[in-house]
Parts: sequence; C-alpha cells; structure tokens
Amino acid sequence: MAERKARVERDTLETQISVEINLDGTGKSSFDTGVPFLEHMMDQIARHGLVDLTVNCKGDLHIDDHHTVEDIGITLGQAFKQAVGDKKGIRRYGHAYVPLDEALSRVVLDLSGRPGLSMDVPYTRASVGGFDVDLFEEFFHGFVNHSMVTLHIDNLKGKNTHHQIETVFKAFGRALRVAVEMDERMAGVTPSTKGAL
Ligand SMILES: [Mn+2]
Repeated sequence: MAERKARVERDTLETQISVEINLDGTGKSSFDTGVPFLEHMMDQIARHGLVDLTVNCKGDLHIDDHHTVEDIGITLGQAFKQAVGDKKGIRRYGHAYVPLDEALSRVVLDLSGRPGLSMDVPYTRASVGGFDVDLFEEFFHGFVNHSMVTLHIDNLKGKNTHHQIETVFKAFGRALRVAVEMDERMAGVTPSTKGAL
C-alpha cells in the first residue's frame, strides 16, 4: 500500500501553519500553536485516530484564537485529503460513541467528497481555560470544507464543558480511524456505486 502521508503549509497574513499527517501512524503528536486547549484536543485525534500528527502555527493570537483555530482546521483538512488519496479499498464511513464520566458524544462521518457539517454541542459554559469553545465549530467547518468530508457531531449528554468537547474529539479520532481503514474485501475498489468519491 502506498504511504498515506502528507505535509501541507499554509501562509496568510493572519496565520503561518504547517501540518504533517500519517494516517497509518501510532498516535504520536507534536504541537506548537500557542493554544494549549486546542493542542489537548488535537492530541485526542492523534491518539484515538492512530494518526501521527504534527501541527505548527504562528497566528495572530494578540487578536484572539479565532484565525489560528479556523486555519488549523483548514490546513488539517487539506493534509487529510491529500493523505487519504484515491480512497480505493477504504471503509469510507466511520462512527464512534465515546463517553467520559457523565458526558457522551457521537460522531458519524463519510469520506463522501462533499463537505458538510452538522454539529450540535450544547456547551454548559462558553469557555474552558480561557478558550472560547464555540471556536471548535470553526475548526470543524475548516476541516470539512477542505477534506470534503461529511461530518455529524452530537454531544448527547454532558455537564462538564471540558468533558463535552473531549468526547467529541475522541469520537472524531475513532470515527476517522474506522473510515480510513483498509477493508480487505474492498481491495482496489472505490466504495461508491458512482465509482468515484
Ligand atoms: Mn482533558
């Protein structure tokens, strides 16, 4: 099987970002973004998705975290799309439920070739550790628009905001892992009746 890796750099006046991803990794990660709570969440993607992930960003954090979070989502989406390649032989769909104490989230995704996000997370607080949690919707919008993934995120239960969003990221990692897995019964076949994704 061809290596499923990518490295993408994205420079704008607001952010300078590099993302490296290996879909067939072991969950190693390295982050230097200036936004520790986002790094804690991306660590869940790496660990639970079994992808190796390096993300470096110099962003305009003197304004706020918005551009950094959104643009990392975009760049991660570009890198993911490049790494996943022609999608031949993959499972295509993935889903996961993940609990953390009182919190429970479900993530369902389709490497459909069409961007789409439905995200319903009724946060119990607006921020965690100074981080505005509504920015995670910008992160996932950036991701789907550039990875061409259909993504449904639902936090089903939760009282603690940290737990709510952490279960989302763990479930996202788990669902990605399933979707990009090779299905030996589908070897060399594009998993679509259209013949293309
Ligand atoms: Mn945590």
